[in-house]
Order: sequence, then structure tokens, then C-alpha cells
Amino acid sequence: MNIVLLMPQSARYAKDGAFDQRLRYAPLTLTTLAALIPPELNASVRCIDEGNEDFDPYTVEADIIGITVITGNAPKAYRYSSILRNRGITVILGGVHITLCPEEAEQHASAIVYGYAEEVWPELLRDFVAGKLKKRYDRQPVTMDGYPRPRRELLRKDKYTTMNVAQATRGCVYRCTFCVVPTAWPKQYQRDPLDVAREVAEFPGKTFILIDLSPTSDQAYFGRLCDALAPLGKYWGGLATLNITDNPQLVKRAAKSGCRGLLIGLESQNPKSLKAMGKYWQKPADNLWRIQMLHDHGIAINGCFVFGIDGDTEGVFEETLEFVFKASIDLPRFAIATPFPRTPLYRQLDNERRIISKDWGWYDGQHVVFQPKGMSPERLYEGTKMVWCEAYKLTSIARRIMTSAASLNPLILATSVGTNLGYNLYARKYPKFMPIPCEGTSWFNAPDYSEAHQPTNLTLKGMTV
Ligand code: B12
Ligand code: SF4
Repeated sequence: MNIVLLMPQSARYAKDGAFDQRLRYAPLTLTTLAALIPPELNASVRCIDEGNEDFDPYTVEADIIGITVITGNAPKAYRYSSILRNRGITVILGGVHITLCPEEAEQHASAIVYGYAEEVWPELLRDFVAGKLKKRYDRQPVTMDGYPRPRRELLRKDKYTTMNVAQATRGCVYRCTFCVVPTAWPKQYQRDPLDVAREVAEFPGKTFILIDLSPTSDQAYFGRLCDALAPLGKYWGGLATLNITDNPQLVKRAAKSGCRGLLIGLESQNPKSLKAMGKYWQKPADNLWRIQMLHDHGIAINGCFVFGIDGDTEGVFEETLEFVFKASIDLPRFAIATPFPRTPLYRQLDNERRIISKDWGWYDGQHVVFQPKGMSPERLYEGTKMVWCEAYKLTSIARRIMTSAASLNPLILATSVGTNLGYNLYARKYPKFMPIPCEGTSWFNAPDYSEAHQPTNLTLKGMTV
């Protein structure tokens, strides 16, 4: 049996941009699915990450194709699926968007996998071989332990910054209104820290990445994880919430375990916006000392901000920039708020008839798909673009890096310079992005997902940039 596993690239994403190769680490989705294929099927498997490899649905050879779908690439995945099924190839869709919108996805697939696949993907493949494929598979695993190692050798390692990527936890206990995680994966799973350490010990080289979304929410678990990683003598980057700094001892253990960088969703310096997004536990007034504590422990910050949430006004861009410099954020990132389907933010905006476009192709965190409260959609797009460009001017990069205590560490300094230059390129490409979607702008003719959708009366000019 011939299996192809595909991760389509969102068409509006900067395929030729910095993210294509320079800033991308290898995702675990395809390699995890490959590892779960039952050995007795004697299947040959090929993983295609369209971000760095071409995919042609008219010529690809396969008996069955599994496609992983996020919202921004859903229209493209559906179109691929239609072409492939017309050619007689069985198409299975899975991933976060399929878990958010299973009813929609079922119309575009031979079968769908809802949620995590560890339990059902092997069963689905056996059913396929037996000619008994069901339309939907959704039995969720009860643990993260005991699964085979992702088959990393199936991705082209020259195309990523690193293949050393692991996952210790899944899901998140928080409930931020804009985030897909509480809707798609509301329960947190934790893997035995010693098993994570065994996997990391197998990685070549001295550095690795943990993609866990919120591993620090259970501080006792996170402490055990750090203690298990510390003896390996490796360095790692991951994600955390800023309340890791509630416990300075935990920050110390993280640093001792080799943590040298954390992606933190700072989101906003505006308490009203934080309240609106359900991140009430984050206090902007405390951000400076918390970030300083991490810097003092040699941990660099990849700080993420989101613009356009109710509470934001036109001043938000300047205010955020000012904070970015004041806090010496080593690597800031800025997204446009996106009401991913089924999230509380989506429901709110839909009820208020503020959604401009339900064409999922625009849902990538880089385009305005709703009417913001405190500014025009054009201002939201332009403001975000301005912040990217200002934060990544060469003088701005130097200013941020030189004032961050984390830069005293040569490994951090080198990584920081490299990634900042990558984002400098990304920011310079930003103006070439597509305009704000207008009502009626069609992208692969994605079906309208919401029965409740009523066209708004907004008419927006496409922006020429
Ligand atoms: C690594 C990563 C990336 C990498 C690689 C891309 C990728 N899609 O993985 C990079 C950095 C490039 C990236 C970029 C972006 N990402 Co990203 N990324 C992740 C991250 C952190 C990990 C993905 C991963 O490896 N997971 C581990 C694997 C094992 O889990 P999994 O993918 O969920 O797969 C399991 C199940 O879902 C299921 N499954 C998944 N697919 C399939 C397919 C089949 C056939 C089957 C049977 C089962 C199945 O089986 C797997 C095993 O249980 C996730 C968050 C997360 N932790 O999942 C966000 C996430 C997927 N990214 C997200 C977003 C928004 C983006 C960007 C748009 C961000 C931006 N504005 O730039 C871009 C878009 C990239 C693109 N392709 O267009 C969102 C998606 C939200 C949505 N509704 O679309 C997520 C969920 C983060 C979040 N909290 O919002 N991302
Ligand atoms: S934004 Fe982060 S903290 Fe909030 S729910 Fe999503 S993963 Fe959890």
C-alpha cells in the first residue's frame, strides 16, 4: 500500500519568505502519523510538507492520502481532496481545522479524523485495507505515553532550522477567547518527563525545541520535566505563559535544564483588551519585571502580540512598540486577531455581525477578517504592518538585542541575531501581502460555514500596497 501524508501550504502565506526555510523547525504532525502506520500493512509512506516541496494532486501516486488541515489552508486542502478523489484516491482529512469544523470537513473527504489520531489512525488504515472505511473516526487517547517515535527521517532535514522537535504536553488549561486550543483540545495531556528526556537524548546535537503550548500551567509537572532534561546538558527553546515567573525557583530550574528561549503570548499591554480576550490573569503592569527575571536567567523572549481585539484603539501600535523596546523583547511577533471558527471570539463577532469574510483562506493571523471596534480594518492592517517594519529595522534589532540581558549568552546572541535578520526579511516582504478581504472576494470558493451568517453591509476597498 502506498500512503502519502501531506501538509498543504496556505496559499497566502509567504511561501518564498523567510519562513520557508530559514525560520521553520520541523513540525511533528506528518512524522507522528507515519510512525503510527501499523507495520503489518507493509505500507510505503511519503511525507510532503508543501512549504518546501511541490505537490501536484493531478500526478501524485497513492492509494490513500492523509492531509493535515489548519484553517488557513482548508480551502486548498478541500480542493486537493476533490481532485484526488476524482482520481479514485482515498483522502483522509485531520488536524485542528477538521476538529473545529467536522461537519464541513466531512463533505470534502473520504473520511475524517476528529481530534488526536493515536488511537484511530491505525484502525482507520486497517479498515481501509479491509474495505470497511467509516466516514468519521474520533476516539481520543487517554495518555501520551507509549507511542512510537515520530519518523523524522521522512522529512528533508536540509529544509528546516532543526529536526530536534519534541512534545511533552498537549492542550491547554486556559481559555483565551481567540485561541483554537481550548475548543479543539480542551484537556491537557502530560507525557512522562523521563520518556521525553529519553527521546531528547536521541537527538543529534546540543539543541532542541519543545512545541508544548502551555507546559508551565502545571508548575509541578514543569519542574519535573526540567529536572529530567537537566542532566542531558542540552539547550532548548519552548513556549510558556508569563506566570512561570510567579515562582523564581521554577525559572531557575528551567534555566538549569538548558532553557534558553521562551515564546510567550504577551498579547497586549492594554488591560481592557486582555480582559476581552479572557487573559485576565496576565497583568501588563507586571510584565517588565517578569521579563527581566527571565532575561537575568539567560532566557530570551519571543514575545507575541495580537492586535484588533475589542479594547484596542489606534494608539495600540505605538504603545506596543514602546513596550517592545522598553522590555528589550528579543524576538517580537505581531498577529492580527483572527476569529478561528468555533472559538468564543468567532461566536461573539458572528453574533455581532462583524465578520467580513468567512473564506478560511484569509484566516492566517495576517489578514483582517472582521470589523474591529476601535479602528477601521485598514488601520488594523496598516498598523500591524508598521509595527513589524519598525521593530525589525536594523537599528531597532540592535537596540533590542543590545539591551537584553539574555544576549550576554553567546548562544542566545548568535540565535537572536540570526532569527532577527530572518524576521527583518519577513517584515520587508510584508507590504507585498494580499489586501484586506472584501465581501464577495472568493478564495477557492470555500463553503460558507455558518448557517447564521448574514452579509454585513461593509464595503471595503482592496488595499494596494
Ligand atoms: C509547529 C507549528 C507550526 C510550524 C509548522 C506548521 C504546522 N502546521 O505544523 C510553523 C512554525 C511553520 C507554523 C506556522 C503557522 N502556524 Co502553526 N503550529 C505549530 C504547532 C505549535 C505544532 C504543530 C505540531 O507539530 N503538533 C504536533 C502534532 C503531533 O500534533 P497535531 O499537528 O495536532 O496532529 C495530531 C492531530 O491533530 C491529528 N492530525 C493532524 N493532522 C492530521 C491529518 C490526518 C490525515 C490525520 C489522520 C490526523 C491528523 O493527528 C496528530 C496526532 O494525534 C501548532 C500548535 C500545536 N501544538 O499543535 C501550531 C498551529 C497548528 N499553528 C497555527 C497557526 C495559526 C499557524 C500560522 C498561520 C501562524 C502565522 N500567523 O504565521 C502559520 C501557518 C503555517 C501554514 N502552513 O500555513 C494554529 C492553527 C490554528 C488554525 N485553526 O488554523 C496552531 C494550532 C497554533 C494555535 N494555538 O493557534 N506552525
Ligand atoms: S493562547 Fe496560549 S494560554 Fe491562551 S488558551 Fe491558547 S494556548 Fe492556552
